[in-house]
Amino acid sequence: MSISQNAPTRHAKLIAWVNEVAQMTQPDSIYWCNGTKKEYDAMIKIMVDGGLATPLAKKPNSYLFRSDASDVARVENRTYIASKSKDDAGPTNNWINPEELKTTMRSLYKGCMKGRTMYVIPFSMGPIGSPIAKIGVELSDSPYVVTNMHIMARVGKKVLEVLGENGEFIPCLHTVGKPLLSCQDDSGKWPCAPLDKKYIAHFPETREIWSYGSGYGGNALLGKKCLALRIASVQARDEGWLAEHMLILKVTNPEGKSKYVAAAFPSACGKTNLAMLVPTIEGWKVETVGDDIAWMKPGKDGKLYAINPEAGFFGVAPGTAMDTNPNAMLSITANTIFTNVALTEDGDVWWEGIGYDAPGKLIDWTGKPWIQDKGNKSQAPSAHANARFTAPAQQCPAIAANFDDPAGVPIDAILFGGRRPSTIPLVHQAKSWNHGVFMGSIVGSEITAAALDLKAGTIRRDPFAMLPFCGYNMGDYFAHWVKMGEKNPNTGIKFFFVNWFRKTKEGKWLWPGYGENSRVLKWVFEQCEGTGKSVETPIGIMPTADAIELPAGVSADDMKELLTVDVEGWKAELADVKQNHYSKFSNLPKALAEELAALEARLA
Ligand code: SAT
Ligand code: MN
Repeated sequence: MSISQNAPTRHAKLIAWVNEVAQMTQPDSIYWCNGTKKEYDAMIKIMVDGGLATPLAKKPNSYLFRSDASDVARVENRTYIASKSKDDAGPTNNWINPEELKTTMRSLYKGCMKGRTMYVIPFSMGPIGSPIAKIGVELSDSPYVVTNMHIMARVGKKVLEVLGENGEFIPCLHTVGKPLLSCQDDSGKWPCAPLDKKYIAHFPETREIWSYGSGYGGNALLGKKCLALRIASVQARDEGWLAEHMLILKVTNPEGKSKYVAAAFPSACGKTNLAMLVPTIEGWKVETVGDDIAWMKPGKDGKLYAINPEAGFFGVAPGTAMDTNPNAMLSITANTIFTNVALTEDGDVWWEGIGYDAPGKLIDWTGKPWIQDKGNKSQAPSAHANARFTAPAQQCPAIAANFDDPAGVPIDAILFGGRRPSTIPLVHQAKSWNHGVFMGSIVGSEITAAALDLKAGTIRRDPFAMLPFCGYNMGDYFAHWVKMGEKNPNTGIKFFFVNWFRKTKEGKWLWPGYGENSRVLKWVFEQCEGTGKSVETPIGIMPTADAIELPAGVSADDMKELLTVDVEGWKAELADVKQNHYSKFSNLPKALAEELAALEARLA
């Protein structure tokens, strides 16, 4: 099969690759995506006609999908960093020799698109033509992927124009891994391969992504975690920038002065809520630049400039409500794809934590009738815990006007956080760049539902929230952060560690979170301005007892507990870091060992 005749590009390398993949995967036809609304609608129609998508009467141009039970989240134990040497993948990544993995995957890919169309999806991560943006091309046999990529990235003809005849692109190969026999269709069943046949593979040296057998989220929308984090982190290391699992927000004080904050939290820790926060304090404003990924490059003035490489939100639905995240709720009133939420009788969506009772008889995410039984604590939820919405960023009422600025925004502060019921105070600030890198390196969180194969409830270290997303040796990644500080002494960036998830011994939340987190952002802003009230403590710089105004329901005693340095807790924390975390890295940078020793000494 030769397709160069009708390819809308003269990029010889791209055409050759498309031909090569088509020969291997044997699709019935090949379709080059142009990124238009017409194309989006045509893809949706295919899926509605095939029984895979349900139009939602209550939400214009919006659709519900139900995936397979084996295909509801990223699968970390099927995700590989296949660098030539195992050492380059490091102790935190799954590794297979790239040649071996390619041999295995080639045999799976053989004929895997039979009976399907192969879509060629040219996409840009970042505003098209931005000096910080990168181009990828995804080949996929999933119209679900095409529509989601339309929302999450900039897709189509314009990308091919920028690519020209010789431009650089990252090849991303994807299949659901379910060829169709002649005249067969999916019969309304989400196509994918069984768990042990799923592979999400990254080849960092050749900058390639090969994904097999999953149609869901970060396993299949290859621009997101695969390109914008795993492969981009390798490029960032080589080129002297940062590809991070961070939201970007703009915070403006009552005088109209703004700061830009980037923040890393492990998946499903309320990152989208923070990115879209509605401040509870008079006169302050928060606007969204990004909710998941930040690419930061040094500018001529020495500051780090960040872009959000994505164009949409792939957010967790359960728990999203008008009182927890009104901006997210308002972003998903139309033109949205819902996956694995519940369906109401009148054609709307519903999920646990949406803020009101389930209206009547629902269809749950598995397709079965479901009636809310509030007396029954063990009732299975109607929406999957990792159910998602895919919505265009431009629909967010809080989207920053410069969200799309190809130059990016200058970052003033970087926040780290996680779900930590004890020890870690509400907020503390690093004393230096390397102390900030140390903070990022020891991030830990209670496990949630975003990854399929981890036990919920336990705490795992998730450095920089990059554990599942770093495309190379995490020890080298720490070293890259240290080096970025040495090479860029004038970023002015201040680092903070926040924890909205402190509980009392009785298990009661100490901090209300959500919009009230603006009080902490205000202190962060003031620290960047040099006007905040603060004290030096052994663990870093902290707000004075009166620096942060108390939200309703938080007593002065609660605040005292939130801002206490729990010396014994920290000693246990550092012992754990040493024994169970840093010990994994034979290449741990000296600067981090020194930060740990200095902190131990300050606590002694
Ligand atoms: O499925 S994704 O990887 O895109 C979302 C997440 O796990 O954070
Ligand atoms: Mn994420």
